[in-house]
Amino acid sequence: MQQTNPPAVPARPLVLYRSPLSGHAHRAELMLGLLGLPYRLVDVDLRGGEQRSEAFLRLNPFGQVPVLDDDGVVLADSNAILVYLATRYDDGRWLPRDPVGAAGVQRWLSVAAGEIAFGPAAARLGVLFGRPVPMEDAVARAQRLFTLMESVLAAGAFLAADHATIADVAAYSYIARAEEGNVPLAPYPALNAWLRRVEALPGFVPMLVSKPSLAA
Ligand SMILES: N[C@@H](CCC(=O)N[C@@H](CS)C(=O)NCC(=O)O)C(=O)O
Repeated sequence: MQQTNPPAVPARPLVLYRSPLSGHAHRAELMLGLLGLPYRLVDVDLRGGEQRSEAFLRLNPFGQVPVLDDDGVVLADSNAILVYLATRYDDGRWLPRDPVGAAGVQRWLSVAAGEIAFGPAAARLGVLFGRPVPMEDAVARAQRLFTLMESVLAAGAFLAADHATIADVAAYSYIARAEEGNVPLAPYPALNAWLRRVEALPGFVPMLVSKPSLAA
């Protein structure tokens, strides 16, 4: 049976534990913005190792941002947070309730946790944070993914529906900042047009720019 509960209204501002440099955390913040929800940001000092503190590990035993606290409901993992927010605070537009629509969105959440994480996000981790990343592999994965997305987005305005869904939110952040990992975006006009469409959505929240883009 499909869920028919009306969207909830938050009793108090939601709290998002994040780092301003984290694309995973940006994903969650972007969704809060797009849904027009009240929220407060708590910065976690990843460089200083705060994510491994006892207090933070109580919020997320995986020791990662983002973590969302919605009036005592504590959730970790960016994609899980997107599903929660869209299910609780929206009526089915951001996460379709029908089986085919929901599966079409889930497909891209898997891409976000797979190809995007090991492609553009990993390349950025290597360049910006000097992490030991197989750079050639990460850049090649990103380029393969962007080529595939280019054909998807040449055929439709958004990834999983004829309107924006959490599939687009999950994919946006690390692709928008791919050039910080030395993956050029210029060869992909349809991908760029999609980035601009996401940025034009009401309530859009930009992700911090960490260094000038390659295309600038
Ligand atoms: N699957 C997680 C991954 C989150 C993640 O990788 N977070 C990174 C920042 S982008 C983190 O907190 N890293 C902490 C560390 O490396 O110690 C999600 O989607 O939220």
